[in-house]
Amino acid sequence: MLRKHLRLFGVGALVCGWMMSFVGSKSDAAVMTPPFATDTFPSCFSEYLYLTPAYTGLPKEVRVETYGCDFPNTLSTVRREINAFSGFFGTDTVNTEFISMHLAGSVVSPGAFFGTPVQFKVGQGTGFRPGLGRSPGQVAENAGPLNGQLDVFPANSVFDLFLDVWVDVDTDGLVDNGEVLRNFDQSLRMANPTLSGFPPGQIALDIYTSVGWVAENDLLLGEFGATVNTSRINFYIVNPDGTTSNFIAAQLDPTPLNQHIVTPEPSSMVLFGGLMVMPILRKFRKGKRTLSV
Ligand SMILES: [Ca+2]
Ligand SMILES: [Ca+2]
Repeated sequence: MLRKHLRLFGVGALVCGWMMSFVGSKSDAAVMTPPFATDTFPSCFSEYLYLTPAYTGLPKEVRVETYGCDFPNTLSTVRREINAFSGFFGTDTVNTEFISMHLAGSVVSPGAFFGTPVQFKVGQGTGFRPGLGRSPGQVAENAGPLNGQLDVFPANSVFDLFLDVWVDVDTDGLVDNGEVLRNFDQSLRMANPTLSGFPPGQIALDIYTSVGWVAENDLLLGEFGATVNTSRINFYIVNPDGTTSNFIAAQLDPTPLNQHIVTPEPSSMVLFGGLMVMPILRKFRKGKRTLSV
């Protein structure tokens, strides 16, 4: 009875969400000045999500650990300014931006959702749905004289990430309605105070850890001076046209465990087969299937 109620609630929330959908505004924060350099690197991402009862049809939220590494034949691509300016710390600083990242993996924590395929995408307009926001960042020297070059390492690095998380609920390899989740208005701030060099991961393992979130409309989004909050980040189901459904499918606790690890060598991830039951999603499946990945 409870489950039935939650299912009905979920559908109601979704319909309501569609009616109230909007397109997020784009921030002008951390606008980059040419010339640019581009770095590519392999990486893996460990992310802890709390799936909401409305999404799973279960009575309580479920915490899952997801883990993914580079989608076959892809590497993450980051653009950075070549000329440094005196930034928030008064040291040589450059603006950066994730151009693209595509990681594939699965739920790795035990339980009903173990093995469910999960993929991540980062980079403006490169998501599983249209309209994925820009993910800017900065790198600043921890010490060193101002010389207009970011050339003293280890350096301090942050990124504010807008993510598409595709949970392939029915493991059919198709991006079905209801399966793509996005943090529309709370970017995930990842920080690495000991970046080893450009490109990252070549001299040493570079580990970015979640430290909180920055509001999408923070004028300092992507910059060291932004306001960093530590409450949970909402991930909404994305409508096929890229607008938010206002249906919160999952939350991410940005404080403790989420890690993005840049590795010296490309690494791969064994995909687990598996199936889980998410009753509410069956209702979406009659809708359009968009792209196969
Ligand atoms: Ca310098
Ligand atoms: Ca699917």
